[in-house]
Amino acid sequence: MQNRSSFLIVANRLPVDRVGDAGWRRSPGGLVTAIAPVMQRRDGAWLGWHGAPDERLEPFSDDGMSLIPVPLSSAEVESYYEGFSNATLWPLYHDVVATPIYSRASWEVYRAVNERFALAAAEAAAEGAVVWVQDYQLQLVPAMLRKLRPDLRIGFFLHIPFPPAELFSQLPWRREILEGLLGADLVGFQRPGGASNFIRLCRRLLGLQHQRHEIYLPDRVVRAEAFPISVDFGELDTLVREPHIIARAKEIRTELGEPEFVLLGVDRLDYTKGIGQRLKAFGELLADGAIKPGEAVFVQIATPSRERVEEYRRLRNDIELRVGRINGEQGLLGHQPVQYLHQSYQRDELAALYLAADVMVVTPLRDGMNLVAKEYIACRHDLRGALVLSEFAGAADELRHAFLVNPYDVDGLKRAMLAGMRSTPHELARRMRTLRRRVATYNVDRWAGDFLRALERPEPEAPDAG
Ligand code: GDG
Repeated sequence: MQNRSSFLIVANRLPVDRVGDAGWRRSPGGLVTAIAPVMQRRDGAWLGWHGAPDERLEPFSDDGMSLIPVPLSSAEVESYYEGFSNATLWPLYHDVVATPIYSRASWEVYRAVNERFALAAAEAAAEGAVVWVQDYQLQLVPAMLRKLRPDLRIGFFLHIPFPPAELFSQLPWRREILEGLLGADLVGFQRPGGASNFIRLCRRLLGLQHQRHEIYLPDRVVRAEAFPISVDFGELDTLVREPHIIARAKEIRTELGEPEFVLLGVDRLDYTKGIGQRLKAFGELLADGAIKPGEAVFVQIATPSRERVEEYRRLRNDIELRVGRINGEQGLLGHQPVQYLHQSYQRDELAALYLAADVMVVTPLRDGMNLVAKEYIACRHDLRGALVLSEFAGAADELRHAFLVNPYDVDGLKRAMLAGMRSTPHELARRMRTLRRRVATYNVDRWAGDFLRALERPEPEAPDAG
């Protein structure tokens, strides 16, 4: 039997990707960076799927982390991951910007897979361990795990928005999901609005009493609160000062033909990210003559994502059609105003792109947080660069000094992009300085630290428990 851990992360995916037959590489991302030191200090382990369907693997270690693979069959990947997680919960939780599919068969598989994760966690956790469950794919795990192991301290963090009652109530399994989450001692959300949506739903659908952040169950108290996630500010700030990144940023501008302005979008190719809206606005700026031919280039990195889900295939076609139209109508020989790249990049290349971009355009229709916006800020120690940010991204709560936009308002988007290009260096520096102060203080260590401290605080007493 494996050694039991006193600190356990439970997530859909393990934080590693396979590199050929050679072994594993730590996947990029702040979550691992933030949690790795806690894992080392506390003899921690990470439990999740390793990414290959129909394959069973024994627990292993990589880069100082203990990893416990949970197997998934191809059929489970289709129903639990692509189906219930990404064709039901994802659109429902993002304001139904695509229509959710409610399939009873997928729900059954979602439940069965959650049960498997809960059983594996129950096996792996030491007596009294802290278990931190991540995200919308595993919302039933907290209650299932508590039933198996009432001795554990269980936390849950939702990385995506938690919708208002008017939308959440569509879900045929709404009670089961709420009850699943209530198995945790602490349920964390990106924004205070998510926490209050959850608390209100617990009252409306389950008749539970609450006060401020506390929800009262017959035998215990559950806390629901916001913990806005962030990035590793220090790591990015150091990286972009390295000569090879600075040189690459210069080279990128040369490769783009030395335009006066480089605008940049970096997203998974997802319909929540508002990629079409920002391209439409940029296309109109060219067509109106507000941007002169050759003056600006829009670089859109669209990382391939969930390509087997129908809605994502449709989106890809829409975006590629739009890019083709703009370049066809507004391009010059040897100059394409939109550089669209459906590829994924190394972290260094992303950092160089951030450093090369005059205007970072982040326009989701709904987004839990949006780390790209915070990464851009962390990379701009030169205090140059403008951030155009959707008010529907969780990040907008903190980043009030960005050029905030409503992504559905094309004219507003055009104005914000122009303001980003035309503002004085003094004005841009004033905004960027304030933005950087925020992200430097509320970095990803702060996020993980705040959550874990709150999780381990002694449980509050229910008022009038009797
Ligand atoms: C979910 C929530 C919440 C992108 N392309 C490449 C690449 N990336 C990296 C970015 C960034 C991350 O992926 C994307 O994070 P976001 O926050 O922008 O968006 P989601 O993927 O939708 O994340 C979101 C987040 O969870 C955390 O809680 O903020 O709201 O939806 O770090 O840099 N990284 C590399 N190559 C790429 O091509 N290496």
